[in-house]
Amino acid sequence: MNHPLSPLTLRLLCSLCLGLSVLAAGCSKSLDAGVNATAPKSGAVKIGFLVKQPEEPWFQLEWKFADQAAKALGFTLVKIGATDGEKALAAIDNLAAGGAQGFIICAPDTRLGQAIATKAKASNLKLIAVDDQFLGADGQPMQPVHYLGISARKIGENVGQVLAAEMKVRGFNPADTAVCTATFDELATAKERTDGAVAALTAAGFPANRIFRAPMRTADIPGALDAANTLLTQQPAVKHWLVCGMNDNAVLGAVRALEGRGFAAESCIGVGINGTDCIVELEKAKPTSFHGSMLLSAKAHGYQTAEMMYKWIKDGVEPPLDTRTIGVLITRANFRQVLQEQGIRD
Ligand code: FCA
Repeated sequence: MNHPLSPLTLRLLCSLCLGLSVLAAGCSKSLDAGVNATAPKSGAVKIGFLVKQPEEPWFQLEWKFADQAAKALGFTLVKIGATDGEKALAAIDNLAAGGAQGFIICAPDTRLGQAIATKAKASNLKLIAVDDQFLGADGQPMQPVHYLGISARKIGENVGQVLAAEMKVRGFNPADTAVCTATFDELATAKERTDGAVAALTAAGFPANRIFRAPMRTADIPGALDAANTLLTQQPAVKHWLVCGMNDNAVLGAVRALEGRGFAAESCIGVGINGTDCIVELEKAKPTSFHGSMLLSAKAHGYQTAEMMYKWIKDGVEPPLDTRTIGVLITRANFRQVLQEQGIRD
């Protein structure tokens, strides 16, 4: 049977298909590597945004807002999950090779600060650290690196104040009540938050000897669940737990541990930080022990850092060295409205 297409047409179609698949392969490769290998047009701005835990809603929202800045200001944003030091350092090389002029990073380990800053300088890339401040060799914050993060101590204090107030509302007997602090002291911003919460609880009259630490091995829900389980085993007589931690996941892990041990939802109070990683929890039809969270400004951390970087590259406007953002309390009563106001939910 004769083919309806002439051999010449067929050959042309085949080469077109081949051309398209080569093009497609090229595109997906540049996406996989997170960097477009071709150098940008002169004057075109390309900015990297590296985050340590790309699976956390918090970081996904930072990216979402950074994308909005890229669209509004007209630059290319390259989002990279930098889950360990090796990936972070390799990504910086790739960014430089791909013609980027700067990057924003929440480093997987703040002790990599010096290595990251040195590589950025050698590659002529501008650098802004977001969320987690770099530590120098002396263990102190690396001041010369531009940074935007939260007012960690203040926000932690707010958590402690909310816990103390809510405990009164529920009429818990102080003699039966204790605090579970899911700690992650290796990260300075985490330590400041939990130290702030403990300080506020103490200032509100909570006895220091009933405030317990549950050190997390990993900064995620399983890490907090394990840490809280150990503490709950050690303190079987406590009837009411107040829970704080570095972020929503830390508190959610501890809340899951309490549920696992049969604590009724209303008999414990957890207050998180981020406000972005507990939305599903607050949306649950039946309240859990997760009372609320200090909602941080993902927009400031994503959009503002990207905008600062863009202006620095494009117009030479150096951003402030240190910018701190605040948090607002969300609970089941107001979260839908606040999230909508902040452009997080429709
Ligand atoms: C840290 C935490 C995140 C978020 C951010 C502002 O990086 O790991 O969950 O709280 O600070």
